[in-house]
Amino acid sequence: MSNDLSLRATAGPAAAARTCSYIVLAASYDILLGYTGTVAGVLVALLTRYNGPEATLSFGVMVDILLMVVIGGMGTLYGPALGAAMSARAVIIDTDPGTDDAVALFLALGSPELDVRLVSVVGGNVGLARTLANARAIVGLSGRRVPVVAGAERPLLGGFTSAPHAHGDDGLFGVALPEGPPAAPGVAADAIRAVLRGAAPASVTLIGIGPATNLALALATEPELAGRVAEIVLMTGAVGEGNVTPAAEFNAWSDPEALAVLLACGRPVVLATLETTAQALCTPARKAALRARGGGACARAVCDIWDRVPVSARLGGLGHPEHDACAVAWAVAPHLFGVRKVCASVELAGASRGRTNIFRHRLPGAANARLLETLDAEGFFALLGERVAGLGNGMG
Ligand SMILES: [Ca+2]
Repeated sequence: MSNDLSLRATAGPAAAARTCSYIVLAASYDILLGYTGTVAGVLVALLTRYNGPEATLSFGVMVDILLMVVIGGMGTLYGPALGAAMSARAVIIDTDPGTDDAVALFLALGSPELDVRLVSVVGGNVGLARTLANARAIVGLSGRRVPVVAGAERPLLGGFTSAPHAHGDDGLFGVALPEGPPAAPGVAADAIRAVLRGAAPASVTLIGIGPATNLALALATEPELAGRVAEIVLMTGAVGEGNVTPAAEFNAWSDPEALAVLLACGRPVVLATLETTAQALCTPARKAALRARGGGACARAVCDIWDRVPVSARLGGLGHPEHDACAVAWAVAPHLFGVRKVCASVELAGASRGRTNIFRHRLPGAANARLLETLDAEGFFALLGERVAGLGNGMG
């Protein structure tokens, strides 16, 4: 997408606010310089008329100093906001909401570090009809105007299997959200390619928090668009034991061929595996902290979802893992993670279908991914609470 301000302004209130900041800043400079120039011109004329050239020279130095002080002060006031606006990371989020997808989407939509260009939806945790309705509701509740588009309802190969035990039949464990805005026309792979076509080289981050079908279809059907991708951040796979089969994690298991396409596309890949997300453990204390924090409709929705998600027996019953928000958190606050270069591939056949083979040591070849190996969990939940609490206020 170009840097045209009118296009950026359509991306939502945050983008519009940033655009307003540009305009206010530019107008402030124009007014300041114009006003100062007019006053200075009048005073120079008067000084030259009554006191001669030496007084004029001294006055000119004073005006220079004054301008430096004022413009320096404006830089201090506006600089951080301008810097954040200019560095907002363009992202496409591919998702299958999904309780943890909902939390991840709220984190993304509440974070000014991200410029969410598109939410594309895939069947996964539940069927596409529900994941699409949930994604529309989540985006609607956030108050952000981001297009939501439907994608694949089944993987590239094989059948579709959902995970209602982990998310409820409706994907959100019965937490009812107001119906969201209509889906954007078209299908996900086309919409993803359209965003990439309009983007500068290596400028768009793809965040995949469901089966990788949509992202793989987009890149497989127009491979040269991979050059527009800055990074592909995926919640997928496991270094060790899976959570669907002994070998495989759910997203990788749901569409391993699609994951293989992404791992081989030549762009930087970042992996949040089950070992990463186990560190993002939502405990009773962390749930209580968000509830006590208050906030708007989105914070209440997250609290309601958290109250219904069962604790993970796999993680000792101490809480449940916030899988998908880990991938978004990397895009928002990478300093929360410790990272290691790895060689990653995915098994496509047999009982180990969907298993990710992640070499962390003694790499068999050049690294093709980075593994989010450690997480500052306190920092993660502090970030999550701050961004979710600040989103969707006043919307019910
Ligand atoms: Ca998901």
